[in-house]
Amino acid sequence: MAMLKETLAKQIPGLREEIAALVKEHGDKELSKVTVRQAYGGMRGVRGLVCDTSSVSPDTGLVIRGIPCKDLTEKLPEEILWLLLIGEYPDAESLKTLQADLKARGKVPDYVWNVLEAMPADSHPMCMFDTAILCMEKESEFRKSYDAGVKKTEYWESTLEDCLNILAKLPAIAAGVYRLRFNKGPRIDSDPNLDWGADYAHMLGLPDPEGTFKKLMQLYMVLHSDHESGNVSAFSGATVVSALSDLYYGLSAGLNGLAGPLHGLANQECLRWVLDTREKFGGVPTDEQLKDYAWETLNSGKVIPGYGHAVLRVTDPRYTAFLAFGKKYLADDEVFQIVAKVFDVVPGVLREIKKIKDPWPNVDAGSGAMLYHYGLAEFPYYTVLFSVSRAMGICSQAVIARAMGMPITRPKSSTTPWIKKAIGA
Ligand code: CMX
Repeated sequence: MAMLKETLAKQIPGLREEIAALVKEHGDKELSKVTVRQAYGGMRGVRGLVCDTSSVSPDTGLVIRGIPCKDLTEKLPEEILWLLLIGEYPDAESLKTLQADLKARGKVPDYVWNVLEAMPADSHPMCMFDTAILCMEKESEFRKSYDAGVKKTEYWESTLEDCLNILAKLPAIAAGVYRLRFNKGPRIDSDPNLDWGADYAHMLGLPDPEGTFKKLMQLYMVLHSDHESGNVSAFSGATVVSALSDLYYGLSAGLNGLAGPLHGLANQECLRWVLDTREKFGGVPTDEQLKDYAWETLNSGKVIPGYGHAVLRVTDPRYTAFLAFGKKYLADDEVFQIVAKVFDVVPGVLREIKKIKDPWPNVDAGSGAMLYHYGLAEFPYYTVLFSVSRAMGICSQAVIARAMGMPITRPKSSTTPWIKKAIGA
């Protein structure tokens, strides 16, 4: 841990100077204009946020600290966490230290289990997961140090403590939610010899004779880790953190947004659509059958889940990575075969609908089929997996924001009469 904190500590003064100079010399220059359509359209494309951990461009997709998604797929989640925070990969020794540090922080307080066990048996797993994070708020090192009057320039240090304390516990909490909510038997203890992603797979308790489910979890955790800061979960989390609420508040707030069907929940909706297809056609459909079913879905006023994106205008490289995993490890699986076929057929259908800006698959189009293959068939749980991973991005962004001394978020809203007057409508 010392190494992560020390490395960050060395970088922060330079980062602050760079930003102060940028704002001093160029503070009044324009980055973006806002049109009426954007104001009524979820602020698409408005450049009003800063995020240095990752970026997402329409034609490239996810790039973490300058490294494109396709080059991240062989890495461990802990390496990605270091990359998000520091801007480069850790060396072998630093990685080991970080992994040992996360293990040391991994014990989940007993009261968390008491809270989860007291929740109604039909609670949504996302609600259970977010509640578990929120109920640990009293552990916040940031809040303790803030109450003790620590200087603003040191806020990032206790935020980093919160970040690591939370991330270390999430796999056990998420696996515990799975086993409790879906009656899978007692919780499984963490394996001290496994890395963060593989240990999560182990604690879920699904059969994994070849160890490929562990590989899938490592990949899954890498691919969902961050997606710049304008998406609902990152933006909500960052907004809450900007009020100097601690990360327990900020992360749970962000993940509540991930629970929405247009965001993280699409993953489960997508698999459902694929399984419906299989049931309807008694196996892998023909291209023509799939095309008809896609039109049937669209004509009934529903979206094709897993397709389209607010920013991307190409196939999501995260989808491409899952497709490659599927081709390598589960080529014979019927559900995976349908996923691959949907990719051949659905973009052509969506392209016929003018208003759809992106007809290509996003990350959710393929991941559910992989989970299903390994026996993780409880759809409402899928967003929890996404959350464990995305927590790395939300928490890293919060540490960097505190290091930069970012102020409270407060964009200006307008009334419709004001907008009409301003544009002379
Ligand atoms: N199927 C049907 N219609 C779609 C569509 C799809 N896959 N994707 C977009 N559209 C529709 C939108 O609903 C919108 O219709 P209305 O104007 O009638 O409301 C229109 O096309 C324009 O949308 P857009 O500008 O192309 O896309 P948005 O930025 O508004 O929305 C997204 C992006 C992801 C919410 C949308 O593509 C969608 O609903 N996709 C399916 C759900 C999904 O896969 N979500 C996962 C997102 C991944 C993530 O959160 O990271």
